[in-house]
Amino acid sequence: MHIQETLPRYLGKSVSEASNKEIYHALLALVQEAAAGKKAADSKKKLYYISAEFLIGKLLSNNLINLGIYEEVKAFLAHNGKNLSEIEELEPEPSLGNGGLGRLAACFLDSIAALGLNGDGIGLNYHLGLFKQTFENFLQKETPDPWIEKKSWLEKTDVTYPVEFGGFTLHSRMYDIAVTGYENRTNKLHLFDVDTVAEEIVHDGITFDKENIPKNLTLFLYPDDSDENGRLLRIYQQYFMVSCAAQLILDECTAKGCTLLDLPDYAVIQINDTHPTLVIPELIRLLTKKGLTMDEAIAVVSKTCAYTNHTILAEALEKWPLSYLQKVVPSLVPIIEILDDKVRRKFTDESIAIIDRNDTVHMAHIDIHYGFSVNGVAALHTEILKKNELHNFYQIYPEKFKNKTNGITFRRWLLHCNPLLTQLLVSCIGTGFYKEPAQLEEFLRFKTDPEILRQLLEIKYTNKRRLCEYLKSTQDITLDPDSVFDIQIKRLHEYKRQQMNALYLIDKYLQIKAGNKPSTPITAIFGAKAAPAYTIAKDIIHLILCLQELIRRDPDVLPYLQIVMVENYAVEKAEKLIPACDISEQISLASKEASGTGNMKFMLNGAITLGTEDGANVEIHEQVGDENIFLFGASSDVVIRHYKNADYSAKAYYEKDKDIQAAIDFITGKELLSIGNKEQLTRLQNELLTKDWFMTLLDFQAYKAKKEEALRAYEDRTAWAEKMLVNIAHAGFFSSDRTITEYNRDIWRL
Ligand code: Z15
Repeated sequence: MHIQETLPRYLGKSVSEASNKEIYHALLALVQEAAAGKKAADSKKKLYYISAEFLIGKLLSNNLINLGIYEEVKAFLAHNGKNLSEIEELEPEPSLGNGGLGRLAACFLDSIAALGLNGDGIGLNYHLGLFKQTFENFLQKETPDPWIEKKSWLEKTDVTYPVEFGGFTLHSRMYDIAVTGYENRTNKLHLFDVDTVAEEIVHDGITFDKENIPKNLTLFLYPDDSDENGRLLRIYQQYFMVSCAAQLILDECTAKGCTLLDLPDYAVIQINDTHPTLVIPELIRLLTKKGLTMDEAIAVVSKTCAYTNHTILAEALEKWPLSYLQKVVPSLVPIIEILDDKVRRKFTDESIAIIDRNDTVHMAHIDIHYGFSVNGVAALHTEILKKNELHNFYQIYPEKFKNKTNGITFRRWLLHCNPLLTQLLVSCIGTGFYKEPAQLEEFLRFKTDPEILRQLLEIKYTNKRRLCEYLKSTQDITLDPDSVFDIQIKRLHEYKRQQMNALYLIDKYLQIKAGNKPSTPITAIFGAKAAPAYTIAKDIIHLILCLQELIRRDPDVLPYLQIVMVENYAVEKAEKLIPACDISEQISLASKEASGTGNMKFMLNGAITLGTEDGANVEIHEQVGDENIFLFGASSDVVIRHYKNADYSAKAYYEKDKDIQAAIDFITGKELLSIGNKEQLTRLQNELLTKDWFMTLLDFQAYKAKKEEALRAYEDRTAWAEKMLVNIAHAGFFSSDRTITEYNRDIWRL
C-alpha cells in the first residue's frame, strides 16, 4: 500500500489540511477496504464463537498493526504534522463487554484470524454498552455509554432473521465488524440488533422500561437483573442472540452443501459461558422443523456444540425458572423437557438434572449433557471443576473435560500498548516472537546484561511518566513517577478482594501517621466498575474513593502514599496502565478466580505479580519460579475446606489481631466519616465483620507481609529488573495464539 497516495484520496484533501477527526474517518474507511481484501476462502468446517460479550477495544491501531501498515501510517502522518496517538484518542471504545470473559473473546478472535482459521464471532450490538462510570461525591454513578457514531467499524448488512418470542416476533438486523488477523485472513464479528430499539426511552442514568422489549432489547449489556423484569430481559437477549446465530449457521452450512445430518462436518459452536446455552435447544428446534427426527437433531447438535466454563461461583452459574422460559421462549420449553427426560431416564443422580425439582433449568447442565466438550480456563480451575463443582458430570463424561489455559493477544498487549519494550525485545532477539511467542525465552540470555536491565527500568519509567501525563490531563491527578506503581484493575467483586488492598492501605496510612515511612513512596492505583445492583461492590468503591480523598488532603502522608481510582476503567485505560505497572495485584481468594488474564498482561509488560495461588497465577508461578513472583495466602484446598466445614469466622480474626482491628475500625472512624457516607461505610464494615464470605481477614496478615517483602525487593532495582526480564521472557506461554492452537487441536479440529 502506498499510504502517501491512498490516504489523501480517502480524505479528498491533503493530510496537513485535514482535521484529526477527518483523518480518523479516512483511516477507518481505508482499513475497512484493506481488511475486506483479505477475506479468505471459506473452508468446509467453520468455528462460530458465540458470546454475550466481545470487549474488543479500539480497533484502529490494532487493525493497522495487523495489516502491517502501522509504522508507515504513523510516519506519514508525522511527516505531515499529525500524531497518530492523538487520532487514536478520537476513536470511541466499543462498549460490548464487562471484563475478562469479554476481553478473552476479543483476544480469541484476533488469534483465530492471525492463525488463519475460519472462525467468526456472534454476539449482540448493545447501543449503550455496559455503562459509563463517573465518580460523584465519592460514589459510582452510571450513565449510558453511546459508543456508536455515524461512521464506525460496524457495517450494516441486509441479513435479517425473524425471532419468535412468546406473543410477538422481532426481526433482527446483522451488523459486521471485520476482524483482520496479523498478516493473515479477515474474519467477522457478527453483531445482531433490532431496528426498533429506542435509545430515548433511557432516563435518569440507566433507567428504562424493562418490559418494552422491541425498544429495549439491545440497549445495554447485562442490564440490572436485581428484579424479575431484568432477569426476563436477559433471557430475551440471550434467545435473540442464539436464534439469530442458529439461523445464520444453518444458512451458511446449507449454502456449502451441508445436508444437516452432517452439520458437525461444517460447523463447530463454542458456547462462551452459559449465556448462549439456548443455542442447543434452538438448533434442535430448527433442525426438527427442517425434517430431522428429534433423536437425529439431538445427536447432530451434541456433536457440534462445545462449552467453556469461566467460573465456579454459584451465583454466576445461570439457572432460570422454567416459568420464565415459558413466558419468553415457549417454543423451547417442550424441547428442554425432552432433553431433561432423556437425562432422567439414563441417570438417577438428581444433581445432574436439567430441570430440577423446583422447576429451575440449569443452563450449564444442558451444555454438558448435550455438548461434546467442556473446558475450564486454567489448570487449577479445570481441576476444581472436575473434583468439586462438576464432579458428578466428570464421573459420567470424563472424556469431555479439557483444560484450555487462557491467553492474551500480544499484538494489543505488547506491540501496541508497549512499543518501547517491543523495540527493546526486537533489538535483542529479533522479530521471531511475533509469530512464535515461545521465542521470548531467548530474552533470558540478557538476564545479567546490565545495559539491558538498565533499559528495562528506563522503559518502565518512561511508561510511568506517560501514565502520569495521561492522568493529569484526564482526571487532573498528579502522580509521582518515582514512586512504586502498584495496580489492581479488574471488575469490582468481593472475591477479587479490592477490599483487602484497601485495608492494607489503611494500615499503611496509620503506619505513616505513626512515623513509619516507606523508603520509596507508594502509588496504589485501582480501576473497577461495579455492577449497578451490587451494593457491597459499590460500597468498596466508596471506601477507596474516600481513602483517596483523605490522603489527598493530608500533606503528612501524601509524599509517601497516594491512592487513585481511575474513572471508567476500560480497555483503553488498561493499555496505558499495564505498561506502567511495577506490582500487579492478583489477590483473589484462592479457588475463586477461574483464570484471570490481566495477570498475564502485567507479566508480559514486566510487572511482578503479588498474588494468591489462584487461577492462572499458578501457571505464572510455574513459568517464572519462586524468585520472580510474590505469592501468599491460604491455598485453594484450605479455602475449599473452610467452605465445606463452614468454620471461617471473620469476627475471630478481628478479635485476635490488632492490625485488623485498627483497619476495620478506621472504616467508620471520624476521618473517613468526615468525607464519606455513614450508611455505605457502616454497611461495608459490618459485611467484613459478620460475613466476609471471601475471607479477606483470613489472608490479611499474609498479604501485608508479602507486600512488604515485594516493596523491599523493589529497593534493589537491578535485582528487580532481573525479575522483570524473567517474567517477560516466560510470558510466551500466555499468548492466545497458543491457547487457540490448543482449542483447534483438541476441540474444533478445523
Ligand atoms: C467473566 O468475566 C468471567 C467469568 C464469568 O463467569 C463471567 Cl459471567 C464473566 C471471567 C473470570 O472471572 C476470569 O477469571 C477469567 O479469566 C475470564 O472470565 C476469562 O476466562
